[in-house]
Amino acid sequence: MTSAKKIMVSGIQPTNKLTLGNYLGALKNWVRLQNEYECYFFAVDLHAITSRQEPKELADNTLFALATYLAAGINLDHATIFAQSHVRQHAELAWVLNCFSYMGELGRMTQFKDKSSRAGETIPVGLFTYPVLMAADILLYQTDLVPVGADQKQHLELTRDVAIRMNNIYGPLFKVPEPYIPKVGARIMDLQDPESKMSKSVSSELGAVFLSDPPKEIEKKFKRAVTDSGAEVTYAPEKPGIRNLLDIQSAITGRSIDDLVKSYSGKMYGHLKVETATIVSDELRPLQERTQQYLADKGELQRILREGAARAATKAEATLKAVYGAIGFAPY
Ligand code: AQP
Repeated sequence: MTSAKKIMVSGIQPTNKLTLGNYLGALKNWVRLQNEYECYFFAVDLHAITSRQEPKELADNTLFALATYLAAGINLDHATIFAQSHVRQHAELAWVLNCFSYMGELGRMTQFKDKSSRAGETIPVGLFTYPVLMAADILLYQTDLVPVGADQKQHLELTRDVAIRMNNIYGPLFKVPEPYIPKVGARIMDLQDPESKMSKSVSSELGAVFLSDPPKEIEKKFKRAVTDSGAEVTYAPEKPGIRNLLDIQSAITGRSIDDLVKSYSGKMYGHLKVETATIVSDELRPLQERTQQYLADKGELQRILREGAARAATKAEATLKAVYGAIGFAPY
């Protein structure tokens, strides 16, 4: 890893229910871009506890997330991988940024509005301040690029606003990061409700494809995918279900949407569904096999996390120290 490279940072919640959306919106792009950057990828376990977690499962899921990153092709020569909770600077900088973020701007976050409306009477404060922790995750590493799905664009804008605000007060503390939102695959939709994003916690059983789904399950989900009235495969606004299947194919194969649409000329929706299922299964099968291989050596995964956390902490501490100094905390 050379420090002359630009810095890329991204995270995914540790879960054994990663969706095809997480994979195509985020993870696949981490792999694609990693050679050009010095990368920091982490399992965001501090974010995960904004909804109640089973303690034993959370720890296992963190190892599962790491195994999935490695299986997808993240290369430790380019990337530092760790668990967010192991690098204490994330929580510390988040507190400082909380004091420079405004209730109004956090209240406008659509993810907060969506998730809090589902939380019932007791909305955790952490759900409200989630974007501030995400800003800390990014700003700690003097990040240039953050590859995320389209749902995170608003949080990235908040990160930029807070960085600029603090830089204006104290001088250049933070690099102002750019989002990387892929052209195709940035918003994979629910197979049963193609107007809503595919999501591990909200989608119905048939609506989300999980990275651990066996081929039969994948085939069932795509065969039952909600499409639209009509029969012709086109990429049209009134056909969100068909558009979603074409987006999934394009994000995996790299073929253009035009090319795909042409190849379905004269064919039925059924063809598109079955072929999309096959393409997804073929992509996920080796990923699943490799994930299990990595999971077979938990000791090695823990070693990778420990080393990753130590490296990340060194980088993060330099930023935190500068921030503490600029604010006026006594030197330590
Ligand atoms: N449907 C999606 N299409 C494209 N990208 C997506 N991402 C999530 N869903 C889609 C991207 O995955 C990365 C990790 O997301 P996260 O772990 O922060 O969780 P999330 O965005 O909250 O994903 P879920 O599945 O919707 O989780 P729940 O249901 O818990 O809210 C991010 O880069 C995100 O953009």
